Amino acid sequence: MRIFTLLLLIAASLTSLSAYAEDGYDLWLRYQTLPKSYAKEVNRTIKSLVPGDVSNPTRALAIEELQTGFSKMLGKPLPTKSNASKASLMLLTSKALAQTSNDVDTARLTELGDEGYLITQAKINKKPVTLIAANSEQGLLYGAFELLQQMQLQTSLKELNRSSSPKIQRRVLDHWDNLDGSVERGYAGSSIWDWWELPGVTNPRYKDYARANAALGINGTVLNNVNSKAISLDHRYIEKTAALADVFRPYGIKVYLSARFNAPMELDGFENADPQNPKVRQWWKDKAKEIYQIIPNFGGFLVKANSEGQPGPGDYGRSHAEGANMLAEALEPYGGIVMWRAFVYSEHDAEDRGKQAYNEFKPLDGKFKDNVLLQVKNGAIDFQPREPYHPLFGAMPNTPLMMEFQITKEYLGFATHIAYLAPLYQEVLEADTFVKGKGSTVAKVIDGSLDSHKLTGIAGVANIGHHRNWSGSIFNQANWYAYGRLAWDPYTDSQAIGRDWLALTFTNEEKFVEPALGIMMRSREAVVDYMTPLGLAHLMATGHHYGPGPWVSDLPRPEWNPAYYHKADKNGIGFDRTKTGSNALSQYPKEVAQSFADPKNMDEKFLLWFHHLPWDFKLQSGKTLWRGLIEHYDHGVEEAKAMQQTWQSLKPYVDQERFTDTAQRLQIQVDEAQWWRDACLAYFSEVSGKAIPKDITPPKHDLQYYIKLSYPYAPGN
Ligand code: GCV
Repeated sequence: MRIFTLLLLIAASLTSLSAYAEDGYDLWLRYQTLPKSYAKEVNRTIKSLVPGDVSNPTRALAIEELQTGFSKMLGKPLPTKSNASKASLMLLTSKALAQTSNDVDTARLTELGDEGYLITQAKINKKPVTLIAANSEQGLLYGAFELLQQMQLQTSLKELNRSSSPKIQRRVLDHWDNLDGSVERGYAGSSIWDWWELPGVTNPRYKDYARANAALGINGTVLNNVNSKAISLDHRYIEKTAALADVFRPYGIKVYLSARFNAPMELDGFENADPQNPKVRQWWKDKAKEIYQIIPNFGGFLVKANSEGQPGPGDYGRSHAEGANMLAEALEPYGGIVMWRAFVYSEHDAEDRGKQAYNEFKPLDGKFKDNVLLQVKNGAIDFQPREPYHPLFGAMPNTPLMMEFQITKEYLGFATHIAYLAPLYQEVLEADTFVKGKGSTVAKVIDGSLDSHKLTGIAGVANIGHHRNWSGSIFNQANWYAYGRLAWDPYTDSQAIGRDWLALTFTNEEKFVEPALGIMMRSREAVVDYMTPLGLAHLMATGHHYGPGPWVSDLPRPEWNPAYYHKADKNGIGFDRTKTGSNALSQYPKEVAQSFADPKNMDEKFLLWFHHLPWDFKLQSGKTLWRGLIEHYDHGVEEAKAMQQTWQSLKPYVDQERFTDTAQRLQIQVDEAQWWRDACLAYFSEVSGKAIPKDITPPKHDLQYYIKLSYPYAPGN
């Protein structure tokens, strides 16, 4: 009886252990026990570890991570050796490698730059070893993470022969985290930064955050919201930032701060923050000095200026370039940079909101200092489920442009809908600007190759919060992962990334991976279909952007109203951005503009983004626009249901906790897809005067029902 009780207790504790292990906390660093046959191969190939000089903190972390990985995957850490012996795992910088006799093709190493790595089977001092080589300790850390990733993916070590280096220099996460712990557009709970307890308390989670990012090659983090508070630059808060910087530094991650442009006024009572005021310029120089004294590798400032109520140089009649250059001048002596946002639009400008950033910034091309990156959102409006690429890409050859993607799903279903964003990112990165002939893709603009820029960058608005699983849902983790992979190499295929993520997060088993990848790859298009098909945009309810609100038309700023974007009435629907309308098309190079000019002969994904068309306009399918719109909405709902069904069939492959959590979210997604479809069709039917065809299921409720729904506590607002 006693033995039976004991067994029960052991079983219970094992169950709770595995439940703990599968709560999503470990992200892509789960290091699950390897299957026997693969473990055998690893054990044969790697029997010991030559750590090298661990007095370097980055090297020490690489070794620590390798030992954590090997212990978890193979049951024990690797014995350490001081020199190469048969079947060692060795980490060598190119300098150290040069001091050995070896058969390594060192030309490969020269191409790797400061952060790249090489993993290969090699002979070092005549001993066959598995080698991680790089030009820096940082490269070795990245190589160690890559080896561990490949082991988790069960790649044959004998065949592992890869070198890789990042194509973009600054690979940054932007946290829209406020100092009170709330997160703007955050759906994963409160901020992971505890500003109150910092710098005294550094939560161990900060280190895990750094590990997860370094594993992807992310090398920068902007800690605070672009809608910033000046107090972030106050000495007390710089000390708090320094404590985080200390944790992240050995992982190769720099901290940046969003800087409030009028900080000299708010912190030190200056009369103005005019960039032409010498005292203001000096204030920023002193501030930079103060920061670098305690954060020697501080990355620099991110600035949202003269946008959505933020102060900026325009308050004094100065240009964005004058504002950015003042900050750049202050950071320059220390190697810091300014990431100046191009997300500007004004309620005082009657111009199409989608044109304003281009109008403002294009004339400033070449006027920014060398340490300024212009940070441009992927599309000209605001992180919609689908937008054509921002016309600034390719239009400012003399200014380095960095991409800003949104990882948090402000407009794509928060944390409750599955929407794998890598296909969205890839669509934009692959978009051809034609500025230097065919193949002048957005990816080539931002990696600097098109215009030979030295400084390059990419930012992703983080979806990270205090939720145990970091991102609010398991599938949201995929978007953080995919962003990191694309930041490292913007030419990577979204399917390949999704496949890796699934294997790292759940299991390698093909019977799971293939259908689960199917869910991921169709998910973003499903969201487009049930929210904003055929090039529609910004139909979300006001403020929190949760759920449909196409009827909203009474807000004081015109461009805050969904009706501004769809322009639906009795005669038709869509935003005319051709010559007869705002002519936003003219902001694109002629090849691109031509491809969107003819509504009868263009990619219909962008149809209503560029054209206002009558309801009975004939689509390429031969159907009317009204019918086609309905069918897209219906298809979106069907896709959500299909995703749900596929997930149900995957139950045998997924642990209870993550299976149920995802299943519950998919139920919400199905219900909300239906809500979106019904509310939008009820509204468009009313404004167009078009009946819902007889063979189509009518919306469940009348329009007033949907209009009356209200969600005062929707998160992230
Ligand atoms: C941080 C949109 C979002 C805002 C966000 C802004 C921006 O308007 O709704 O929450 O503010 O973009 O990117 O600055």
